[in-house]
Amino acid sequence: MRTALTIAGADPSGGAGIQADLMVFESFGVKGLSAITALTAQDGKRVHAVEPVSSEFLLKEITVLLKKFSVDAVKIGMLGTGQNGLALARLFKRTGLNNIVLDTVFASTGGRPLIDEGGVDAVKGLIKYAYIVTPNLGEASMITGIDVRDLRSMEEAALAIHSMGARAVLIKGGHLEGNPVDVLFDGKRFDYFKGRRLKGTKERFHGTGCMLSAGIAAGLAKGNGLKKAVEDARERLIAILKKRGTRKAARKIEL
Ligand code: PXL
Repeated sequence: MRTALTIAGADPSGGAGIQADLMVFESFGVKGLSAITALTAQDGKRVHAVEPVSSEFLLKEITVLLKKFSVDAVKIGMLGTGQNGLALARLFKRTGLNNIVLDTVFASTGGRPLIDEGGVDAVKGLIKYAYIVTPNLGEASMITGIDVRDLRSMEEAALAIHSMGARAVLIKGGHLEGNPVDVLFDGKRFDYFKGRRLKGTKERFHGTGCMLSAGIAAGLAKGNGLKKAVEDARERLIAILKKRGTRKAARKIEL
């Protein structure tokens, strides 16, 4: 069985982070391994608190796994601290892990920082180890300094991130005006993935970036080409979001 490792934060509400990644790996028939960068206290709507793990502990989690399992793809999500990012860069330099999908997580949808100061630079330091980097518009702006808000600037940002050393870049257009378009640059050419805007509360879309990057990692772990991995991950994500929309609202428990 092919194996994918997620290095990300834990989301006890299950919609994002490690919990969502493992669910997606499983849905693709890929064995999931996980290394937790940070604990969070959240209810699916708001992140109430974040408790990062030390970079020493994070490395321990990963090196113990690498001794036992061969890892076909890696997904990186929330890092918690810049220190964790720096430690991962040193590890990738030493171990030469392949098929790294870097989801550049800086903050929750509600605006809570999911990485400390200096985090943006640490994330940038991981770009050269990535097969593919998957920023949204805001993250692409923070990484490149370009005001990314339309197709033209998405292409420009993809080229800039590619020149930082990633083999490929997927800029997610979920925050565009009108119908969303994701822009993939594979180092040679652009592909455009058009979608229809789904309606719903923020809760419905909690963890979409996590699930997309996990789906891409699962596809790469299975040996699929990049474009197919992106297409399959998008399709699976849309199916999950559609299902979420029809599920009756969870019963509230008064505490
Ligand atoms: O969607 C970004 C994200 C990633 N990882 C964890 C999160 C969130 C958003 O809340 O909680 C653990």
